[in-house]
Amino acid sequence: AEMERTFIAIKPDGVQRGLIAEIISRFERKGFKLVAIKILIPSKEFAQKHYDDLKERPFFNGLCEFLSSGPVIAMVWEGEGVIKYGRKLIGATDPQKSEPGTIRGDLAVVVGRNIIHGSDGPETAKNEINLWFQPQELVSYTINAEKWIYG
Ligand code: DAT
Ligand code: MG
Repeated sequence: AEMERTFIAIKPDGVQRGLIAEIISRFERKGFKLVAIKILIPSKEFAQKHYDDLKERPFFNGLCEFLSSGPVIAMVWEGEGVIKYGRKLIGATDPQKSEPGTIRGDLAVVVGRNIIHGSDGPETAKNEINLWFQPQELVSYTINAEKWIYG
């Protein structure tokens, strides 16, 4: 299997709304593997680094204020196609446009409170994992069900 890793974060709204287990469960039941997880309150400076590519957008300041407004669950998930399929599980950026069945489609209403972040490609996944985690925080291990997930 061609394993890849992606960075997924439950934003402060998802944490405050009690959706941690619900969101983790969707990735876990799919067959993806959790290889890193922690809870932290990011500083505004850290949020600005995370969203650096959006710094020219009008909502940038509010977005960074919001991300640093409370605890975030930072995670790395591993699996075949996890970067692209993780985005599918998450749904469109604007929950008004996310399909039912997706995390944002089922659990969020407005774009400024869309509860979850996921890396949008291999390059950003690598950069975001490096920004949020030390290498030794990533755990490599085997799950017995892998042979039933991948054949
Ligand atoms: P995504 O989180 O789906 O990768 P993005 O990278 O374009 O979306 O934007 C990052 C976050 O910024 C997004 O999750 C919510 C916020 N955002 C995006 N577009 C917005 C807008 N038009 N108004 C307010 N917030 C927005
Ligand atoms: Mg993005």
